[in-house]
Amino acid sequence: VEGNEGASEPRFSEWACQRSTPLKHQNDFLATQLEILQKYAEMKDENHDYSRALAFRRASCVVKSFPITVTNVNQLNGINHVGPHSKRVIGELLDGYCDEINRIVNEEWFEKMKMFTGVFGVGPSTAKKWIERGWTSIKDAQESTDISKDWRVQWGLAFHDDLMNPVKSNEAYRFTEIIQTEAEKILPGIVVQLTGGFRRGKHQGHDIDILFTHPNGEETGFLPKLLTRLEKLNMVLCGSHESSSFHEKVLSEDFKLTARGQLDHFEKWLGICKLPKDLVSGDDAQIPLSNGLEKCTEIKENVDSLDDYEPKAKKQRKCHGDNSPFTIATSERDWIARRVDFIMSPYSQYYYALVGWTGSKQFNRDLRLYSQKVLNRKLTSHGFYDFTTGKTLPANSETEVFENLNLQYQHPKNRNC
Ligand code: TTP
Ligand code: MN
Ligand code: MN
Ligand code: MN
Repeated sequence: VEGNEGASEPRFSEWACQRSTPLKHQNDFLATQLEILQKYAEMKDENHDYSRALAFRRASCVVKSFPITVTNVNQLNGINHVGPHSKRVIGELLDGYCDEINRIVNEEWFEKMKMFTGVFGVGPSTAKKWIERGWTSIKDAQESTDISKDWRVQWGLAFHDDLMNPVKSNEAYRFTEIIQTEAEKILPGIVVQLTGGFRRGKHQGHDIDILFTHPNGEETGFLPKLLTRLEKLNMVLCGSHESSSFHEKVLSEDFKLTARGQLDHFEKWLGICKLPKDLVSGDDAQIPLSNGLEKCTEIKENVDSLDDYEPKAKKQRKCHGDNSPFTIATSERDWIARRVDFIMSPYSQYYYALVGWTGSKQFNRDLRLYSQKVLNRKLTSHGFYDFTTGKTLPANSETEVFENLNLQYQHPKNRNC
């Protein structure tokens, strides 16, 4: 780590969080192929170990941020995270044929696993059960009467056609604007930030991730009010609200740095919203990437009475999936179903939450591992904990998060590991 700084030509860091990983890079083919191996290893993994999967992902991250187009595998000599297996695969790919990948992409099992795990709420173990039942299509699952009672799976199947269609960036931006307008009416001063892949400059994604905070700490009760308002606007299909499970211990707890991403303890709502179709059409307009509070809002007039936002029935608030899912042909409705995540962060944790929810998952994994291995500190979406002092370092901007980590700032668009 030392010796890198100030050098005119920094050597290629072993840490992805010390490298710039843009969306568009010179080794797209190799990265895509290595991620097939990652995905396959994730699905095959019986003991939820994921170390094999992660090894392929790290190799993919190397080529994504490599300064030149890899044309000869020897260019990767001495580079960390490109192990013998990845190296052999890259060599074969560069020669034009990799038998291992060829066999995987032609495996029916892999096709079905990808298809079934594409359903909201379905992970590798459920997908395997479905394959064991002899199901070969989404339709088989949709038509079965003997299916998981999980609301996500039920609604995920009912609206799979919509949900498998990627969310475009313009949709995500416009939806965020609607949320911002409604949020300000409920709680003036609320900060509304689109995060996830769209903040990293991706043009499409599988959902819309919106992070909230309030500088004066007035956020208690906001999310349920927002959901009541969105229901009134007929924009909610189903979802579930989770209260914050944060306690001081989670700052120092030993979270696992697994392939499945890290869970945090924020209050959140995960669900499916109904986005007006006219929001969905139109050009792929890019809005400038916001860095956080600059979009912080002027106070707008409260047009509806606050009573409108009071939860009506507790049951409704907790889980909209209590109602059975229904289907309506897409041609018979003026909305499209979209996966949405709302996350509420206390202001004191906001910039750590912002880094965490901006991702990528792999960037976070690397940041947290770096923090643990190099700094002997615990980084989570809630803070940055020093084991020796037992204290957390505050951050008042995203830049300060990187400063605290003694890292050069990486723009969100360069966190696409
Ligand atoms: P995702 O929405 O799963 O991923 P993404 O937005 O990067 O990609 P996609 O376009 O497919 O939606 O998660 C957003 C970020 O939030 C991700 O980088 C990791 C982080 N995250 C958490 O910190 N905690 C969680 O519980 C989850 C689900 C995600
Ligand atoms: Mn191997
Ligand atoms: Mn996302
Ligand atoms: Mn998400």
